[in-house]
Amino acid sequence: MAPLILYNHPLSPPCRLVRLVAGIIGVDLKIEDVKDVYKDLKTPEMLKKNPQHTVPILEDHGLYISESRAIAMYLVSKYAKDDSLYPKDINKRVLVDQRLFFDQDLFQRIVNVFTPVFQGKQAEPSHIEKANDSLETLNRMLDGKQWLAGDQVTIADYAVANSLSVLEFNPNSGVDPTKQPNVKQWLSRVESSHTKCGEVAREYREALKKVLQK
Ligand SMILES: N[C@@H](CCC(=O)N[C@@H](CS)C(=O)NCC(=O)O)C(=O)O
Repeated sequence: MAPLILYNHPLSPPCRLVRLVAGIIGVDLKIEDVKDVYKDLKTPEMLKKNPQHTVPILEDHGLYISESRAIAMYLVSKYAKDDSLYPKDINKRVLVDQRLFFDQDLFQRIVNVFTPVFQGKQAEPSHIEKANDSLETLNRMLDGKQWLAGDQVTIADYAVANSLSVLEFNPNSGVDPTKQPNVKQWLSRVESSHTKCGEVAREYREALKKVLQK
């Protein structure tokens, strides 16, 4: 069977989540890089694939899926060998879903403090405060827990850790996940949960460093 296609941008954290989850469960992706996400996704052809004009977009033999967390849910539900990363049991699954929705909001707060680095600017104090508030929430969620949802690693752990990962490129942002003790320990637990985490992180760091050096 032809591989699934991922419309991707190497610097996009949501795309990175999809590449990571696919790598962990052993799904081959044909990567189609989009050069300019603000232009190339707005052609009539691409808007048919995703009216929201965002990457990632997964193409699975005529089915188009956008939203990175929805793609991660789909990939695990359809292709993983077991359901440990996204449990079928509804009482377990809802805990993962809750954290994934939390992550959607967290990521937006992080974007608000991260993107000014590209413009050589400082983030707004109210944005810094909101991002730190989410980190405190995350720290409470992890109190006495190894993982964010249930007793094993799930796509919620990968999604949230992925959202936090961009902060390392703006060390002066005033938002530092490693200042939260539970978060710090959990981040290294997630990183060592699968070799793909290190691999995908390295690729991403290299791509982002190149852009920041420019
Ligand atoms: N919530 C979406 C966010 C996707 C997103 O914002 N992608 C950016 C790249 S990181 C994009 O394609 N932006 C182009 C645009 O908004 O027009 C997801 O998780 O997939």
